[in-house]
Amino acid sequence: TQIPPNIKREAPNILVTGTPGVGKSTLCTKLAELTGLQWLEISKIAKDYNCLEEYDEQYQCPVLDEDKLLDGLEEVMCKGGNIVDYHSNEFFPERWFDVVFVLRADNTTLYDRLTTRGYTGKKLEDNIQCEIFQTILEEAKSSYKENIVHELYSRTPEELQDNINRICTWLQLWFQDNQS
Ligand code: DAT
Repeated sequence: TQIPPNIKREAPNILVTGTPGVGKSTLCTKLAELTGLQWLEISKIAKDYNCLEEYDEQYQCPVLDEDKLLDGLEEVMCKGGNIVDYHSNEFFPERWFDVVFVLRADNTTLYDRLTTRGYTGKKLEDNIQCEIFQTILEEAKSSYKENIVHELYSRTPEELQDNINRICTWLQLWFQDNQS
């Protein structure tokens, strides 16, 4: 089917998701440098747009005003050319993304990274469990077409480089396939 021109994006939107500490910002920083795509760090943008509401004591993090955040991002997402970085993914409109990468790490690696970050107690345990049960991967698979969801391990610098190469290759193909 023909896609109306106003829906066609000039460049793709990429979603990078995964448990906190799996390496999203590390990957996205490098990708943005290499590709010129815009890195949208959702937790930071939520703060800047005043989309954070009262503090959730149980999960030790602020509650996100999702509707306000989505409204604020709609225009930039329609243009395309964004790398969206967030630990959750189901509340974004499915139509925003051309591809979804779910970053993964093993428990010990993630444990070390999160303790270094200062996570302790329930917050630490919840995040480790989240990774063990592949919660974010399952969330992505049930929110987006399975053939656009890719799982990428990011435990070592070598894996980071492999992932960057893979995403850059994907991007080149997208531009080849979507030349106007
Ligand atoms: P996130 O944005 O998913 O919370 P991050 O990018 O801040 O994660 O990474 C957490 C820590 O792990 C940080 O100190 C950098 C390190 N790291 C990330 N990816 C890595 C990789 N592939 N190899 C080694 N260290 C990595």
